[in-house]
Amino acid sequence: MALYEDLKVAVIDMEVERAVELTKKALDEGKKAEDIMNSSLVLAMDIVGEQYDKGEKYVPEMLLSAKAMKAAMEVLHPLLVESGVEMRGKIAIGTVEGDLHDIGQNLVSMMLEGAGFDVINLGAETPADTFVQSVKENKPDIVGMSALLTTTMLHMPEVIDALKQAGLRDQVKVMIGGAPVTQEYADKIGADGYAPDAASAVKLAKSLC
Ligand code: B1M
Repeated sequence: MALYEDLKVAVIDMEVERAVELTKKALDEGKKAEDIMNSSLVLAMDIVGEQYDKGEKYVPEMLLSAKAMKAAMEVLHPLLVESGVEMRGKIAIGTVEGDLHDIGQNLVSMMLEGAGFDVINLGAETPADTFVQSVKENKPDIVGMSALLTTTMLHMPEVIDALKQAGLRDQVKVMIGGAPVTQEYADKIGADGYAPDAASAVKLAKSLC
């Protein structure tokens, strides 16, 4: 289908306006929002993730592709919600308390959305209570935490403890990431997984659901 291919290429090529235009065109032609998402946008972001893994694309380019995908998803989102499309899983994700670095976290969120996850983005400087509240209200499959500072990554175990104290730890998987975070740290604090970048965050989230 040429239109799906064009839309896929627009996202890979970081063409935000063209991605929106082609998404609207596909809807005008009677295509289903779910088909547009699965046959074009998700495939595009899979390719972008692979290109990043191979070192063919860098963070700024991945952000722009993610922006194009997000803009197209904004057109589709109300229709997907309306049609009750089964998402791949739900994740509540935020940057931990005291940390306002949200670029990487937003990139991970967008990539997850592109991969078909229902993403609740709690934003930057998210206190442990907010993570707990979101688990109670939204019942996500996964809680995702990001930290960019060696000082703020210390809030990650606090969130895990708060989930335990609220009796919610068994109901969710916990994944973490961010520049100072490592697999060793994830193991130490009892997280279920660590991902070093957005592409592997998607792979990890798929494996945790
Ligand atoms: Co700040 N900052 N910053 N900063 N900043 C760093 C992180 C720093 C390394 C710079 C340096 O000194 N070389 C340093 C941290 C040192 C440390 O603790 N080890 C630092 C510092 C010290 C600070 C301040 C304290 C500076 C000051 O005020 N004295 C201050 C702290 C404020 C606070 O948070 N309370 C501060 C402020 C800021 C700005 C506001 C100016 C801005 C943030 C803007 C924003 O995010 N809205 C900023 C920026 C931009 C940076 C750098 C330059 C870039 C960070 C970034 O966006 N990277 C950074 C230096 C650097 O990294 N070169 C630096 C791009 C992003 C795509 O990568 O976030 O790593 P990243 O995300 C990756 C992976 O980590 C992973 O996937 C992402 C995509 O591949 N990932 C996950 C991230 N979250 C994940 C979650 C997952 C899985 C994977 O699962 C849930």
